[in-house]
Amino acid sequence: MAFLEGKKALITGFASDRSIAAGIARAMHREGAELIFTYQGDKLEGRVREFAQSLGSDSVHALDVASDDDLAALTDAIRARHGHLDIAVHSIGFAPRDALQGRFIDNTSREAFGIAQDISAYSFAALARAVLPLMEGRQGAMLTLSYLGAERAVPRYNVMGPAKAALESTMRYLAADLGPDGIRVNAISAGPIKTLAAAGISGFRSMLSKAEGMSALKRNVTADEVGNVAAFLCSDLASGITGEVTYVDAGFRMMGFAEGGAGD
Ligand code: NAD
Ligand code: 0WE
Repeated sequence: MAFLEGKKALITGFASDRSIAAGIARAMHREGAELIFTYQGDKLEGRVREFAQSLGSDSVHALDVASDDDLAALTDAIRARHGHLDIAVHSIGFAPRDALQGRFIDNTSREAFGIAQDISAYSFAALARAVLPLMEGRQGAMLTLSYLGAERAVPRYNVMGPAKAALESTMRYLAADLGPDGIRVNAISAGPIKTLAAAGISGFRSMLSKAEGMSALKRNVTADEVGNVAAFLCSDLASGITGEVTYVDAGFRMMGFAEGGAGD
C-alpha cells in the first residue's frame, strides 16, 4: 500500500516508545515516509536519536516550542537537510503539574493558564508558521493531537481543557488560512493512553478503566491506532478533509450511557 511514499514528515513530541508521536512515526514509516524528528531538552536527545535510527532516520533536531529561536533554527535545518516538507505533526502538550489535580476553580492560576495556552495551543500556530515556507507549492498536511477535555469538563484535566479548546480553534483558523495554498490542517482527538504525560496524573489508571467500560469497543485505544489515522489524515487519501477533529477513542464520545458498568 505505502500511501506516504515520497513524503517528508516532521514528527514532534517523541518522549518514549509509548508516546503518541511514536505510534504516528511507526505508521508513517511503514507507509513509506521519510521522517524528521525533534526533541525537547538535552535529556531526550539520545532516546529520540535511537528511536529515529530504528525507523531509518538520522535527522533529529532540538525544539522547545517556547523558543522562537528554536523554531527559526528548525526551519533552516530542515531546508538545508531536506529542501522541503510535506507533513508536520504537532504532538505536544504541557501544563504545570499542580494545575492537573483537584478542582479547576481552585488550582488554575494566571500563570498555569498562560503556560498551558502557550505550550499546548499557541505552539501549533508557531510551528505552522515555521514550516509553511517549507511546504510552499506542495499539497502539505499538518496535524495536532487533542483530547475530549476540550469540549467536556473532565475531572482534573482542568487548565488543559481551555488549552485544547484553543488548540482545536487554532487548527480551524490555520485550515482556513492555508486551504487556498492546498495545505490541510486537522486534529485527532485521542482517547486516554498511558504515555509519560499521562503516567504522572493521579487517578489516571482508574480513568483508563472507566473509559474502557464506557466505550463502544470496551477497550482503550493504542498509540499505533492513533498513528494509523494520523498517517491517513496526512496522506493524499484524505485530500478532501481539512479543519476537522477526528475521534480515535474506541467509540467513547458517541455513547449515551453504557450498560454493564458500575451501578448495574
Ligand atoms: P508524551 O509525554 O509522550 O508526549 C508529550 C510531548 O510533549 C513530549 O515529547 C514532550 O517533550 C513534549 N513537550 C512538552 N513541552 C514541550 C515544549 N515546550 N517544546 C517541545 N516539546 C514539548 O505524551 P503523549 O500522550 O504522547 O502526548 C502527545 C499529545 O497527545 C499531547 O498534545 C497530548 O495532550 C495529546 N493527547 C494525549 C492523550 C493521552 O491520553 N496520552 C490523549 C489525547 C491527546
Ligand atoms: O493531554 C493530556 C496530558 C497533558 C499533560 C500531562 C502532564 C503531566 C506532567 C499536560 N501537562 C502535564 N504536565 C506535567 O507536569 N492527556 C489527554 C492525558 C490526560 O491527562 C489527564 C487526563 C488525560 C486523559 C489529566 C487529568 C485527567 C485526565
